[in-house]
Amino acid sequence: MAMMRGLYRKVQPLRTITDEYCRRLVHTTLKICSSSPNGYNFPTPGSDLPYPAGIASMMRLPIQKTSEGLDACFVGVTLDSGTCNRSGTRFGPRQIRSESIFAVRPFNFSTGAAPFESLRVADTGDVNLNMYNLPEACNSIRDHYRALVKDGCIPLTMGGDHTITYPILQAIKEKHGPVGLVHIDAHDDIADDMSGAKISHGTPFRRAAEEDCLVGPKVFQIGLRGHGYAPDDYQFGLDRGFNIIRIEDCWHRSLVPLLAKIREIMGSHPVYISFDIDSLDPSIAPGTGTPEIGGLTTIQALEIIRGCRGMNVVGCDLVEVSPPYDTTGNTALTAANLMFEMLCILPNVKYKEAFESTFKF
Ligand SMILES: [Mn+2]
Repeated sequence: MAMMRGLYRKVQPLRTITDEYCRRLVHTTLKICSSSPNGYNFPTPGSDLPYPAGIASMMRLPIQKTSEGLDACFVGVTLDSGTCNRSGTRFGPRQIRSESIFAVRPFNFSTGAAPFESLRVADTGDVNLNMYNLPEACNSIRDHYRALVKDGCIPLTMGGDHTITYPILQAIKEKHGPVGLVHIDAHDDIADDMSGAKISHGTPFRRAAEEDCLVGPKVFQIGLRGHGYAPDDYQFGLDRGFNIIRIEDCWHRSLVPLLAKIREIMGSHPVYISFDIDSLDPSIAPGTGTPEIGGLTTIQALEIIRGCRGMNVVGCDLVEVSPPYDTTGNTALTAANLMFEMLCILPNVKYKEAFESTFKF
C-alpha cells in the first residue's frame, strides 16, 4: 500500500481555472504532442494533466504521422466491413485510446518492465481506408504498414475486425519474411471464404498462409472453441503444421508452461502476435462481434502475453473490440491494458525490479 500511495503522491486537488492554470494546461497539452529531450516519449501523467483532459492519444503518448525515429508505434484500423455478425469494431481504436488514458502508467509493477525508458513510442493515428470496399481497404492497410515497418518500427495495432491482420501480415512478410504466429482467438479464422468472399474476418490466416506469410509449424492458435461448420474446419491449418490449443485444454490451468514450450519452438524467429478479444470469456469482454462462452480469463491472457517475452516479436495486434456492445467500457479497458502488456514484452525493453508481496504464504 505504501508503494501505491507513492504512485499518487504527485496528484493534487483540481484547482479552479485561473490564468496560471490555463497557461499550465496549454503547456501540458502541447507537451502531449512533443517528445522528451532524451528522445523517449512518456505518457502524460495525471499529475500534469487531468486524466479526462487533453487529446485522447493512445496511452497519452505524443502523436506523429509516420513511424520515423520510432522503435514501436500504436496505429488504429477502423474497419468492420469484414464482420459476419455484430459490427462496430470501426469504433475500436477510438474507444481503446479513450480507455487507455487511465489504464496505463509508465511502469509495469508486476513484471518490472519500463517500456517508455527503453523504446521510443508514439501514436501514429489511423489508417486511411475505404470502408465500402474491403479489398481496396486491405490494399490501403498493406501499403500503410509497408511504410510503418520499413525502418524496423514494431506496429501495435488496434482493430478493427480480424480482416486487418491479413494485409498487415503481407507487409510484415515483405520486411521480415514468413513469421511465427501467436494467435489468441475463439475462432481459427482460416475459412476459405464467407458467402463467397475471400476477404473477411473469418479468412485472414488462410490468405496469409497461402501467401507464405506464416511458418506453419510456428503457428499457435490458442483458445479455439464453439461450434463450427464441419469436423474438418481445422484441416487447412493442420495440413500446414499449425498448432491448435483448444480452450478445453486451457480451462483451470496456468498457461505459463504452454508459453515456455512456444518460446522454445519460436527460437529467435520473427513472431507476430494477434490477439482477438473474443478469446476472452464474454463475461469479461462482452463488447465484441462474435462472443463464445467458456473463454480465457484475463489472468490467462496476461500469462500468454507475458510469456511472449524473449520472443523476437515484430508486430502485435488487438482486434474485434466493438464499443456499441461494450456498455461499461470494460472490454476496451481490458484491450488497452493488454496492449500495454504487449508493449512491455517487445525486444529491448528494460526490466527493473518487480513489485513482490512482502507476506508469503
Ligand atoms: Mn478472430
